[in-house]
Amino acid sequence: MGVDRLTASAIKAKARSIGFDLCGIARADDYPELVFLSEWLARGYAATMGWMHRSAERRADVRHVVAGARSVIVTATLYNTDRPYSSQLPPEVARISRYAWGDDYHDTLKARLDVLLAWMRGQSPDGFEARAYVDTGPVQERVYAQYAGLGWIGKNPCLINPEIGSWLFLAEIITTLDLEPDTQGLEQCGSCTKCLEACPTGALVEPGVLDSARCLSYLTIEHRGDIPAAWHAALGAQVYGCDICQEVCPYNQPAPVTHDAPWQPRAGLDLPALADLAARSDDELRTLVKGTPMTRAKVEGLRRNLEIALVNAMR
Ligand code: B12
Ligand code: SF4
Repeated sequence: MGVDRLTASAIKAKARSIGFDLCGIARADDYPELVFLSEWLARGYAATMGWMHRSAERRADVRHVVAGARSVIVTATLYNTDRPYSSQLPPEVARISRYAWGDDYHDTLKARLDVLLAWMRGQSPDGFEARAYVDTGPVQERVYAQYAGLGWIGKNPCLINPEIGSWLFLAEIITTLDLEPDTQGLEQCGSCTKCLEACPTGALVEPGVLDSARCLSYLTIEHRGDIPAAWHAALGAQVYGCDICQEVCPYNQPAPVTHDAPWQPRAGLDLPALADLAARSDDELRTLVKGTPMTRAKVEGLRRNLEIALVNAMR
């Protein structure tokens, strides 16, 4: 009786009640897109992100992560808030990616996945294996999201949902449960190339193929040490991450906004002036970003980005 209650539709309804905007189910299967990872790594597109190489084998297939996995329950959560896009801001305003100015999604969404998983275990007396991940697991999340019917991998190459766009966090549960899968999301970029043209560094080297070494998101967040001078001018006023290739996407014109508290910008990160942010001490910066995804760049990284952005603003 318990197992019968744990249907795909019951899981999806529960996910929505917990706060996930979308939820779908993909089979743990061989998908053609999963194979691109090895070529992407071989071309050097992971730049200095050695952890992508180290986890490549596990990242190739969720069945390497959970033995006997049969299904991936994929969720998407809208984080877009009621603030102008970076391209609409005056030059002296610091560009902070909209995913990063609120609470850290890793913590918020992992807690929500844990609630979902605990509920699932309560429904299934027979037991099953499962692992829940938000971003940091060895999983090609966008591929499973596409096959769970949440959207398609765009040319930018974000997961785009035809109704609510791409300002979405992905998070998933890999499980041995055999659940009814959804139909895969169909590609709907068509002939549009706005993202390829808008990228200030030409990081989108082919439709759907991103070279991290050129991407301002990588350079401002993941890269340690100096940012090569070749990218300083293109960096503009980007202080943390980059939203440009999503801002130009027709599916984000306009994108719906969420009023969910965790994703609202914190006071000091709500469109701050570059000069005000740069004037803060290291301790003040540390306090300001505590509990947000921005801790990833560390104070040294933020300071480095701010210095380049200030020079750009004075040009
Ligand atoms: C590494 C990483 C990065 C790196 C590399 C980005 C990248 N494109 O891979 C950096 C630091 C640059 C980055 C930046 C950002 N990231 Co990031 N990132 C990841 C992470 C951890 C792994 C992604 C991955 O597997 N990359 C490997 C390559 C192979 O995958 P891919 O680019 O997605 O490639 C697909 C296509 O290229 C396709 N493909 C199609 N045709 C072809 C042809 C060839 C020849 C090749 C080689 C490939 C290819 O194959 C791939 C299938 O996996 C995921 C979380 C996760 N565990 O999945 C988050 C994730 C993708 N990031 C996310 C976000 C929000 C961002 C940023 C928007 C943050 C910001 N505002 O600055 C930017 C967006 C940059 C962009 N346009 O993609 C979200 C995306 C949500 C969504 N709607 O898609 C994720 C899913 C995290 C999450 N849980 O929400 N990220
Ligand atoms: S995030 Fe910015 S730099 Fe990176 S590919 Fe998109 S537009 Fe280019």
